[in-house]
Amino acid sequence: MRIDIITLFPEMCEAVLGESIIGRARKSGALEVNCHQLRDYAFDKHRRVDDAPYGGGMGMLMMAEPIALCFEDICKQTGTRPHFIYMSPQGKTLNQNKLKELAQYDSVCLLCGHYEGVDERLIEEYIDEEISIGDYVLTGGELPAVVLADALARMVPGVLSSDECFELESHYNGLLEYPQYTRPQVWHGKEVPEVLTSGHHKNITEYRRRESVIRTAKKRPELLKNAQLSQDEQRLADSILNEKNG
Ligand code: 4GN
Repeated sequence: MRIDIITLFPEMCEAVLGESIIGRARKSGALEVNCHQLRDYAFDKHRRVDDAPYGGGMGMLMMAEPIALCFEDICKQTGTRPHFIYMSPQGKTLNQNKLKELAQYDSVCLLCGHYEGVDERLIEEYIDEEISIGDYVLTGGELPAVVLADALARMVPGVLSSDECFELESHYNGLLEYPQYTRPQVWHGKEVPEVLTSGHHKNITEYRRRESVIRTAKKRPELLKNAQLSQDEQRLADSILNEKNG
């Protein structure tokens, strides 16, 4: 997969997406990320990319043309038209299902807004969808773009190693991850659950599944309606919900 980011702060995105698992994947070739300086597509001598809104009001808007020029340049480079996403608090909220959908594209382009936003005509003509990472406002679209790029990249085959891949199961079967423990076996007087040191793999799998159901019912009950539960698991979940709701 190729991810292009259009931003006034390419170093900010590069700093995050150059490290750790994403940095490794880019070096291995499993993933391509390009951060583009929008100002390089400004057309006046002051390299301006913003202007005042028609009709008055506070703040500045990003002009349509530099963004269009930058996107067209990316199209030329990739040889296709990437799926073009504007990071915006007005967008559809990102979740793992949306990521699964986006992971089908060979090429996505993320636009990071600043100031009071972007000329509406650019959005109408170029943007395929607006996505929000949650109901709050940030000073720029860079952090949301980096969040989306990271979450998307880890769905791409070859980005995670085979043991890192197991994590995919966690928020994926619609249930929360079960509790996990590492050494020492006793810490602050607390023992690791006995079944985990028993070596009995079938019991361990059953224990973990049950803990996932319990946790989800306790912490994020709204996720249960999209999870596939057996009759026994549904009864277990119901008993916890009834406990909570009195
Ligand atoms: C996206 C962008 C939050 C999100 C943003 C979000 C930059 N803040 N929830 N800030 O995904 C107005 C125009 C705010 C640019 C935008």
